[in-house]
Amino acid sequence: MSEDCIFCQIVAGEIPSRTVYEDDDVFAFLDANPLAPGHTLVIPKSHHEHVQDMPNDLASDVFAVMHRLVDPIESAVDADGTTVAFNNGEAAGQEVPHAHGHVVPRFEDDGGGP
Ligand code: DGP
Repeated sequence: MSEDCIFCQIVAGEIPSRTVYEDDDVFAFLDANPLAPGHTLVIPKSHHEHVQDMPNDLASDVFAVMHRLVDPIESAVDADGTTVAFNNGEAAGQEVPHAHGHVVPRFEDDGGGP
């Protein structure tokens, strides 16, 4: 855990969040500033700033959870599609320095991709 990392604090239960999924290594929770209803963040429980800092197995586990959540989240909010993405590094728009994937429900009339 990185003491001043908000996502580490969420994993530790020190900051409340709406849990979507949890296992030993991966945590998924609703985004506090959602781009759409059901916008979910999927993170490794251990602290890694960037995607490439995660061990390969852990990166696979994080993506596997994103993959697994697409159908249930689409069903839950009646979405037409999903953006599955990582903003990796400040230049790519990463604001929280703890690697995280976005699962963002998309709708036919929502104005197009990111
Ligand atoms: P990014 O720009 O890719 O680093 O996305 C960071 C996302 O994290 C952004 O969509 C808002 C979300 N976020 C930031 N702080 C919190 C928080 O304390 N709780 C939750 N649930 N989400 C947060």
